[in-house]
Amino acid sequence: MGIFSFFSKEKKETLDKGLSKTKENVFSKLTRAIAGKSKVDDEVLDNLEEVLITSDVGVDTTLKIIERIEKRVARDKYVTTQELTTLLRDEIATLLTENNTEDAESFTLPEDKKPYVIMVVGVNGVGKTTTIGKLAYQFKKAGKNVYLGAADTFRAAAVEQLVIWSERVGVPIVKQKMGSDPASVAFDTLSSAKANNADVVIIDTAGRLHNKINLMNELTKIKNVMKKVIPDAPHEVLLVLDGSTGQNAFEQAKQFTAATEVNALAVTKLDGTAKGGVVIGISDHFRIPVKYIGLGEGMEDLQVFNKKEFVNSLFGE
Ligand SMILES: Nc1nc2c(ncn2[C@@H]2O[C@H](COP(=O)(O)OP(=O)(O)OP(=O)(O)O)[C@@H](O)[C@H]2O)c(=O)[nH]1
Ligand SMILES: [Mg+2]
Repeated sequence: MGIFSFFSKEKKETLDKGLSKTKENVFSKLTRAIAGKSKVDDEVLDNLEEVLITSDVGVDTTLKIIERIEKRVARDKYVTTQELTTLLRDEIATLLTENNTEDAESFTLPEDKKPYVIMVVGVNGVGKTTTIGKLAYQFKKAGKNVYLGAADTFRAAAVEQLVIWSERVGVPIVKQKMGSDPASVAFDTLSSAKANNADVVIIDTAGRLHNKINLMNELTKIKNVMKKVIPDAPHEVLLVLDGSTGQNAFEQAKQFTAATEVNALAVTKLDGTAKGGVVIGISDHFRIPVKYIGLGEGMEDLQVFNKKEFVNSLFGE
């Protein structure tokens, strides 16, 4: 238990620190929403609705939360405004656990898929390459044989950036020169990884292409080429979203998931933003699990998303 609780304590501290701006924002609004009120009534509920919407939780999810709070207030008759934070924490946590997506336990890989292939997608600048570096670090730390593939060949700096991460973490990278075919890089990476008995392969992709159709076509092409080496690859298509853009991140998730198959989400840059409430909306709305959250630029600043921990950190004392 010793080691485990030590790590979870560190994790909690990073999470609390990362979410501090969002928390400050939510709490200052909540304080105003209940000012001069002792009881949760219709006016407080109206104010609360506004607090949640302006905290980037999103309209649909906010309405669901308000409905739940209303029911609780109707049932419990008299709910003081002091109890509101606890009520919010419980109701949001329950709402999120009802969406049928399971939280991952830690940075683990399914044992029956080797190598497990993760393709990382998302528009430019959201944090794809950084998230790959952090993931590689975690898997390496867990004793896994990790391979990186630099299939963002659109800019020279993109390949270099991933090379720096591969050196920092100490894992091999497969690359070609700038402008080469990304699908060909993916093919080479999977071939090397397979030949070297890798446990996990992480493929970087470009977020910026001439237009959206080109980008989607390219992602499809990369996927199809992967299947020539490993028929059920990619096992994970991880969509990276920049949490600091609030509702834009939500919109991007909508557009991307409509255009291409995505089965995991990562929300980055939650540190230094007050818009962290967007994770609640994303987690509630999409049937695709939020798997990772980014809480800084360092190697250790990626966490496996846990709904309860997240909500506790945001609404805890
Ligand atoms: N504060 C903070 N910064 C982050 C986080 N994740 C990424 N960044 C920063 O965001 C910037 C963009 O990150 P990249 O990883 O290069 O993003 P990308 O999606 O690969 O970008 P393109 O390759 O241009 O499409 C970098 O300066 C990162 O250090 C995070 O969780 N927190
Ligand atoms: Mg990149």
